[in-house]
Amino acid sequence: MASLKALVPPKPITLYSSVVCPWAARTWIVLTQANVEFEYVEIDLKNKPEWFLKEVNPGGKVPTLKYGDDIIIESAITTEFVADLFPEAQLIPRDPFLRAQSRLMADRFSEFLFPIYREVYYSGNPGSDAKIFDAIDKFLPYLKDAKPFFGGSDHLTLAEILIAPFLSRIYLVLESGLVGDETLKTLASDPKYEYFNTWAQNILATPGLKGTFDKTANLAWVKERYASV
Ligand SMILES: N[C@@H](CCC(=O)N[C@@H](CS)C(=O)NCC(=O)O)C(=O)O
Repeated sequence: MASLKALVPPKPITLYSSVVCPWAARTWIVLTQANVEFEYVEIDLKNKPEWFLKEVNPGGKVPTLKYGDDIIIESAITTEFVADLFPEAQLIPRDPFLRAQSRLMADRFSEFLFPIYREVYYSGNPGSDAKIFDAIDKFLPYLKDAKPFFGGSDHLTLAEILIAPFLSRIYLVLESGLVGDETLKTLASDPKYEYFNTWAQNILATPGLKGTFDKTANLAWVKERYASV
């Protein structure tokens, strides 16, 4: 686990990000959770600065990670890069089987719960309880030993960091009043979902999430989405 002292990268790290981008949030969370020294640069996605496109990333997407003079893109790659750069943060299990299991957990979240994020958050569609619970039911077998985090880890692991931005945005909608509160009530009270909900709440309470998730900005973003459909 990362110590209280900030981890100093061998070369300076700059993260180009946006508070409303869940992909960028993955990289922001991994750097924050591992307590790495880095510079944060917010990019206005509706009005990208010329210098960003010319000098940093002509592709124009966030997250973009600058490491020394090198540019790294794609959130799954930037996130793993940080985990690899700081093995002492213990974000990826060393054991190859556990590593495979942790990848499977993130993969199954993408398969089953990412579509829920797309519906209730990105598309601005209230969705249905049945769909949400069906997705959780399918994901649950892959959420093994997640007490409090994957493999019994006491801090967020890479698998959870890949998942967290989408999970936090699903919960944001459930808590927002944009949809009925039945889903949230069932998640909190039905013993069948206690394990999932506790794991999710543990993620939301970590420094990585608390230090990066701008609820106000994301709520404004999703409200606009609901208003436009
Ligand atoms: N597959 C990319 C997706 C990144 C992405 O789509 N970022 C969006 C913001 S959430 C972006 O930069 N959009 C600006 C654009 O497409 O021009 C990743 O995982 O990093």
